[in-house]
Amino acid sequence: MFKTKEEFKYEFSKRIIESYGRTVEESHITEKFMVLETMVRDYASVNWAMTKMAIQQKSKKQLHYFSMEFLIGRLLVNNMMNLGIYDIAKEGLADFGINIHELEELEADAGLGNGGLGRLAACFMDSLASLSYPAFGHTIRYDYGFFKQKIEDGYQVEVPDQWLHLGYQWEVRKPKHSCDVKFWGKVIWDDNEQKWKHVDAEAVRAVPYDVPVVGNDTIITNTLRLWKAEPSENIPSNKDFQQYANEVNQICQTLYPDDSTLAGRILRLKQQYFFVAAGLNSIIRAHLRVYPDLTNFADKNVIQLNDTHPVLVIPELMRIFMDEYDMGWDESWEIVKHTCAYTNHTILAEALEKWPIDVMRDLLPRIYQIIEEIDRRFVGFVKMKTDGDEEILRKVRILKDGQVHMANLAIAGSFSVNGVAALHTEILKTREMKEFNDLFPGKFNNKTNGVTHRRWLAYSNPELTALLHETIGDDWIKEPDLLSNLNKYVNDSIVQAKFYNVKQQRKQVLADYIKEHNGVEVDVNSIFDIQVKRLHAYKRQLLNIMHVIYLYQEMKANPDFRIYPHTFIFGAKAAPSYYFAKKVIKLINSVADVVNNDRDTNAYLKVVFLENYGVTLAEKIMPAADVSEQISTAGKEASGTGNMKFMMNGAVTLGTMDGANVEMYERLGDDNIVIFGLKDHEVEDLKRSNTYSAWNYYNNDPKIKKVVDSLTDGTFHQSREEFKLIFDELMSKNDEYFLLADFESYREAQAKINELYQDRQKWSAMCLKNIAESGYFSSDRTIEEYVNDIWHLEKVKH
Ligand code: DL6
Repeated sequence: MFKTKEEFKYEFSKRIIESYGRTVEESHITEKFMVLETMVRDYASVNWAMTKMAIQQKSKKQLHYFSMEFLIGRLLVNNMMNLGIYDIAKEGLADFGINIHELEELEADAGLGNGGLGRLAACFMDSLASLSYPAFGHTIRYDYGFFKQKIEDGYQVEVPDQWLHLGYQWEVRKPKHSCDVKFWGKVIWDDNEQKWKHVDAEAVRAVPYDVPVVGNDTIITNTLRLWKAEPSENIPSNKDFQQYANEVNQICQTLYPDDSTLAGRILRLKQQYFFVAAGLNSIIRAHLRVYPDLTNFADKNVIQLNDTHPVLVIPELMRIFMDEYDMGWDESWEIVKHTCAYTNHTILAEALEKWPIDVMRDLLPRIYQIIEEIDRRFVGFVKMKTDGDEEILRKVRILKDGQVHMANLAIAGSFSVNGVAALHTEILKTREMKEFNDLFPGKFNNKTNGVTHRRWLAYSNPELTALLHETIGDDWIKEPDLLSNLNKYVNDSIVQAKFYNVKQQRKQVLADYIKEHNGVEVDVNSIFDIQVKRLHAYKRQLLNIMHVIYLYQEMKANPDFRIYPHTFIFGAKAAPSYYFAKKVIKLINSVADVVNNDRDTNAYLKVVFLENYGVTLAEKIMPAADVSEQISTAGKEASGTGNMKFMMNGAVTLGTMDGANVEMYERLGDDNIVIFGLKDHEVEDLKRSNTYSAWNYYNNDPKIKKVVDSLTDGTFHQSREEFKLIFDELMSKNDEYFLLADFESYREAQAKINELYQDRQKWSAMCLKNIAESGYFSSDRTIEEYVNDIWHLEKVKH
């Protein structure tokens, strides 16, 4: 392994010649890139092998994190920095006349996820490795990641994400760990063997591709295992091979296949069972390589279920124990219940997964049979605990209304259920899952999310990192809590001025990007007010753009009304079939067209929609924000993690008391965060009393009326029908997410931001305070909490 620049150069040129038969000078940039990635992977492989050996030899308990999503992003720089070889590689390449940044730009984002849940999984893997905990991630090797978003004429257009087009040098195919996963067929009782048998099934080969997860400044390298479906050698006799192969290929083709059709739903369920069954098979085999049997399985393995998507782990583990290792129901259930833990990420009822019983029974007959038995026994337990209370039973049953309720199965089969922020967990315990909490006291717990401060601060904001190092040293990289040492400098005018300069530099980087990609000139002295996240009605991007419309209308109508220059920046992907969300994107772009081109106002107001928001773009955005918009309807956002990334980079949050904003507020106090809007209990009261009327707000507040009318009066589109759907959501459907109720307090909060920003010192002090308090929101803290309360892992030392 290279240790010096000269060794790096020797190795690099040797590999280019060996792989492509050319000199470095003659090779194509993509070849240089691929060789560099391979070199870094091989560099990591030494620690990788040692880590695996250490876990086996020292009989360490392992975490298995099952998630349908890992929004990994790029790995090249991250891995080189974690390994401490970035500078050697950069300088070595420079000697060949190669700019490392050009190679970095060639790496595709591994976008194997939709949003917060998937990115959280990636942050957790980073923290686990960096803290030296033994962990394995399991997911699917999707051929196409989350779609690429193009904006055409203001509309979102989805383009397939061909993230594998240059190959993925990080992964190593491991055919020796392959196994068959069975679908369809039927279950029969075998009298001879006295057990259930799954017969006439269709087998699919599951092949793992392992990706090293390189910890920072540690020798620990964990594994993210991506499962790929291939035709099995046991080809079904009743099917044409081509048809069979096509069906197999579909399993890993796309993230979340369209589930608006029955075929789409079956495919999704197939994906879930596919990676669960394959993952468990490899875990059991690994366990039995070290221990004689499975009796100590729960002592050596803990499985975290990231949302309900991998919850089939519970019946599948039961199946393996009973059908393959002849264990009894009670013994198997005890082990399963002590192995599995479940994280809930949402309170939106529509997002809690349910599967039609007949779909599950046909596709996974043995699994369904086991779920039926889990349900039967669970019903007995609930009746006993509640003296036969039918109402409670109806709420908690796993099988009801012709569906399998996956969250209920998850809670019944896990020893821990956690929410992802204090408010979220409280809502689960006292409202959404109250009956379960009463049935299982102590099972529910909170683990407030976190983000890796290495990627989201140290790597993505080197300028701020340098300032932090100069001011408080660099111990905070290992112990993010030490960011609190910055508290001493919050009111230091020199540090404030330096921070302001850093922020301006980073705003310039984003401004250049906007100029290049959107063709819009934005002023770095204006307030960069940013809302980037998935587009959803409850996240209320609509409230933000309605406020922009208000500002515009006010400035047009009143020459004395002028704001401090503002650039409102949005980035959001809408689910392809989410029509309302796509209309909001169109509205933002239409408003941008009008206001950016209006000479009366465009010195004060600009609107930018950034195409294709994802991990790599976020790394540019977070450092550049002055204001972080976290404006969901209270009680709806489980936690949020973008809020934490902004905070670490010294942006001031403008938010509701929702998700992790509440805990940010607790640390920052009234002076360092701007809070507005209805509280969760007020939203609940309004809903319960059925007294909310959007028309009252419309009729009583001329500002609101004017903004709402502009949606259909042709101001932003020649067709008055274009935004009728949005108008209807607000007015005819009575504004489900209370935008109009919160409009005035949002407007006031924005006005407050406008004032605060103009006092440069005070503003910088607020930003510094945010950074100083952000250590709590590092995923290192979250992981330590999971380890102490749920996983009980020990650190690995070689
Ligand atoms: O826990 C990660 C992330 C939270 O920060 C978000 O608040 C939450 O919306 C998200 N949940 C999901 C689950 N799917 N749905 N709906 O993505 O999890």
